[in-house]
Amino acid sequence: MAIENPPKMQYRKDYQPTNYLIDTIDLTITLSEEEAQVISKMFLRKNPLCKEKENSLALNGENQFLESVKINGEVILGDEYELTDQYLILKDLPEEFTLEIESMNRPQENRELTGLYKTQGWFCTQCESEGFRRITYFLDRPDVLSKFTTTIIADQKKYPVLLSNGNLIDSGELSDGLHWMKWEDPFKKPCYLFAMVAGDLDFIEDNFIACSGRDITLRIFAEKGQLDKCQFAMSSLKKAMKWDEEAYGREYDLNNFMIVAANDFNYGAMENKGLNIFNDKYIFAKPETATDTDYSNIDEVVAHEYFHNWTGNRVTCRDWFQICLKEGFTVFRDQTFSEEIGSRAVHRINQVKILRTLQFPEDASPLAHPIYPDRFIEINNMYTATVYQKGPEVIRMLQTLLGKEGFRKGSDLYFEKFDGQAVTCDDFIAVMAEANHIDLTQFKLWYNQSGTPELTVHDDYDEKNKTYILKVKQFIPPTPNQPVKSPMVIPLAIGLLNSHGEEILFEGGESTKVLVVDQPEQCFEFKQINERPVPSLLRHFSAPVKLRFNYRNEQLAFLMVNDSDAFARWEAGQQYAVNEILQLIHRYQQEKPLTLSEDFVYAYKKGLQDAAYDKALVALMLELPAEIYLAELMETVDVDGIHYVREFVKNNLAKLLKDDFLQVYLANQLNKPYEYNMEDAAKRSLKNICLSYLMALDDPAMCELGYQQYQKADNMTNQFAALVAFANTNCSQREIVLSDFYHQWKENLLVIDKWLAVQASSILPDTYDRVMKLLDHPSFNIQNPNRVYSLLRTFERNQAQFHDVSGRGYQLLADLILKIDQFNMHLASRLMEPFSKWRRFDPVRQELMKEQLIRISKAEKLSKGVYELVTKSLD
Ligand code: B3K
Ligand code: ZN
Repeated sequence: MAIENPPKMQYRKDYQPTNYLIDTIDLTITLSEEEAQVISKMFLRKNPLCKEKENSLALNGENQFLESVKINGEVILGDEYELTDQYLILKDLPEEFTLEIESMNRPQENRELTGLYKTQGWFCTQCESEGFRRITYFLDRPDVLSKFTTTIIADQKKYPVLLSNGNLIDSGELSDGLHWMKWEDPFKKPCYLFAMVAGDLDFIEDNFIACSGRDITLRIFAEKGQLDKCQFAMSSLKKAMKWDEEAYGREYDLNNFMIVAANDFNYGAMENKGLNIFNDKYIFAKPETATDTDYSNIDEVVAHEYFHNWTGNRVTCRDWFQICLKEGFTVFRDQTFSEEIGSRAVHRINQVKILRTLQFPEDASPLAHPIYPDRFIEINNMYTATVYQKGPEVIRMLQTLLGKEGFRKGSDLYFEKFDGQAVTCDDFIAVMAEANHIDLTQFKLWYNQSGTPELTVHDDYDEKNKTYILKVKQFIPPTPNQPVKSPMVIPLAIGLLNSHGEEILFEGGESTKVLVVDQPEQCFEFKQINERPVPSLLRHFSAPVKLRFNYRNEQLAFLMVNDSDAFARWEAGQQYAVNEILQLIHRYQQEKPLTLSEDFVYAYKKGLQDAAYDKALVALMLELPAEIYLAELMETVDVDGIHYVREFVKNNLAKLLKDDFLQVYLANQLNKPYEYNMEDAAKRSLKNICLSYLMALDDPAMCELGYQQYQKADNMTNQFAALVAFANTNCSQREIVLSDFYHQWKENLLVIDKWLAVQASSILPDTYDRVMKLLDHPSFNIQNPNRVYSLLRTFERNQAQFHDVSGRGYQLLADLILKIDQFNMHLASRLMEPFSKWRRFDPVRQELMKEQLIRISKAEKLSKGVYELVTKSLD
């Protein structure tokens, strides 16, 4: 390993409170074209929780130049403190004192996009997790809560808008064209929630009357010329504010709420107190530039960040091992919100698709970790699919087990007890148990055990006693540092259907029952069942598990049509497709001829006929399982077999059901102006999946159909759907459409992201060459996270093309990771995703991926983040 002092592992068990607390911090930040001058005046006092006698203090500080340190107004000299590249260490301190530090940093040179940086000529910040230490010397950890006052000084012409957390309390002008604004945040907060912005930005304004009657001013800031795309996000915010009052009794606490949209941003968005900073892709939308999916994502992300005001900000984390305390709960809240304002089933299905394609593979990899991690090297690597996708599943199970009312009792107590404090996941579980008088010791295993549990179910019917039996076994596979597991509490929601397709009701008249599985093996008996039923298992995906039940295909077809649980209907369809595809892959591997079973085709045909009612669901049912999901189901991933067979199935369905697809396509045209609403979006999704089948036929008439759609589209949903279809066919119009799209949208970088992604996700064999070319295209910028994710993350998730047996995809990705790691660890680390799964592939690919991992590990300069991922992957 080229790193001389390997970065150290940090452990949850080593938590110690700080020696000192910082009650207040008064910041004055002067911005110029070369640098940011920071003066920080703090009041510190000995932490009553600290048992250590020693009165020393190690403040975090990175990438800044220290200019002076004063204690109680007295300058202290260089030999009285210790300065390293990570800490400023002060010794022999009084019990309480004021500390004044002057330092300087260079936002213009900050390409890591954490701390204070410049984007498109204006200043913004990103402090979570450890960015504040790049702005000033501080105790940069979430259990130090301080009251912040922030004065920003900058050129009035260039930076008329100066923002920070809380309320604007004063402002003024200075000589030399400078002006200043002073902000005060009345709520104590950890420094990761600090934010400031300075720039020539425009804003839209609205207001929200809170349940208590308070009038809250809402503003969304964006670069000039972008305001026409901010209105939908404003409406999302208002929906979220109302929902949180109703669903959780949470009212917003400041008099204003601000959102700023930024073009260069490492993540989706950030919940800074009263001043959320967003990746602009989760704010900007208008029909011509945003798809239905974009609109839905905006609702979700705006709500997510807003919900953090209570789950994350008012009640925050004691340390970064508690990240799921705020992320798991907040994602669960935004998921519930989306399910309630939109289609419950569609949102649930999309959540499960992400869980299965991103989190399940992670949980089976060397990077597997519990949602409540007990160790890490680099905290930024902990913002994982496990925390963000499995975390909310665990909270959902808790709600299922406690019931909605019980869960709300628990959350009320949580807010009441811990408001203004930095707490732990253990605290959260403890109040849920307390409010419901229940023992959650076994449930807590979901927090501490990693790995995806497997539930194997068998059934039996006792004709004589009219008793139906379900036998359930659970198994949790070994994962790193956790060779042996204990059985968990798994809520298994089920229904039983009779031969007429009707629900058999349980006592109490309910059609769904939640079985609590908490033993390694268990039997559940159902009496007075007059005929052998078809079980509907894991309704609404009641637990994040892999469920195995030996369904016969005709039972799956039966459930696809009759199950009253929409999620289960979709799941039956997926399972049917999985069975069909896996069986064909087996034949493919034996070089036997492939044919699609008639029953399977018939089930799809029937599904298309059902398109008369639940259109969004039918659209989802028509989508074949993703290649990455199919890979997840195989012992050794057969990259080429999966791809060949999935395409074979798609093309054959298209051929055999061409008339049906065409009829549904034509029947679902909306001859009216675009509107984002559930009903219209459902029609568009159904029509567009039909188009993708029809265009798979390589039939000139169908290509013409797509071309007409492309040309006539007055909205991005339809235009993009046609573009995707063209990117994946050899139709003669392919190049025309790709080039036309670029020329139409070259000024709009968020739309150009779609153009990059569509080429990187193409199934055609020229994909690698296109990606190579696009890396040099003027619209690509390796320093912009959105461009990098659109091109490279999309490419690395394009299983068949990325994992080309030549190994060229691996080489390209490793080259780029090494390049990006030189300036942005966050971005580089996120691109490492496919490499950690190398052991799942065939020996040739394993060797090729391992070679690149070793190459990365030997790089001269490696960030802590990439170092951790490469080391764990090779372990
Ligand atoms: N809390 C931020 C994520 C910050 C990531 C820092 N490494 C966004 C969110 O989850 O709301
Ligand atoms: Zn979050």
